[in-house]
Amino acid sequence: MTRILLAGAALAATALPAAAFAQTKPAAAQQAPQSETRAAFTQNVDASFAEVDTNKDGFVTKAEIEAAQTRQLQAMKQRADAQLSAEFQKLDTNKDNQLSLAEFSAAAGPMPSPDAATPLAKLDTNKDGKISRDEYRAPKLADFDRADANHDGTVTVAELKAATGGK
Ligand SMILES: [Ca+2]
Ligand SMILES: [Ca+2]
Ligand SMILES: [Ca+2]
Repeated sequence: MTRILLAGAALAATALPAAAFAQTKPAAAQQAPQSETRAAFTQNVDASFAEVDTNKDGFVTKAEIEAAQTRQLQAMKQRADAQLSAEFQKLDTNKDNQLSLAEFSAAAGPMPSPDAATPLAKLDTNKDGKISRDEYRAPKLADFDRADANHDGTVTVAELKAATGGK
């Protein structure tokens, strides 16, 4: 029973901050740090924007954010279900399926619902209900410029370390 609860808790923990724009971070964090030019950085920012802007009109709307979040949440739920399924097969040693996979899976809780309000509130600076590419770029480029201490358009590993407190 403890294991089921643990799996449920793990899902809840990963599902919580599921902002539509969180995608780019984990991949970048896994790579070895290297210096990055502002142009390359902007390209990455634009690529993650384009991923959410599915109709390619240059604006990310509430519906597009929710769709992106739903895609992410579904992927997360699928991963959790696969994990639970493996866990279930391990626990159900006599293979009588007494605790059905559905019941077991329900222990992970219902799928969390998307929440577009937070990214909108944070990024929609002109409050027109959608996020333009520039609105999306602004805070990220501001981060980049803060990190680029000598303002030469490249954030080196040393500058990045200094900006993130040496980690
Ligand atoms: Ca759009
Ligand atoms: Ca806007
Ligand atoms: Ca620099």
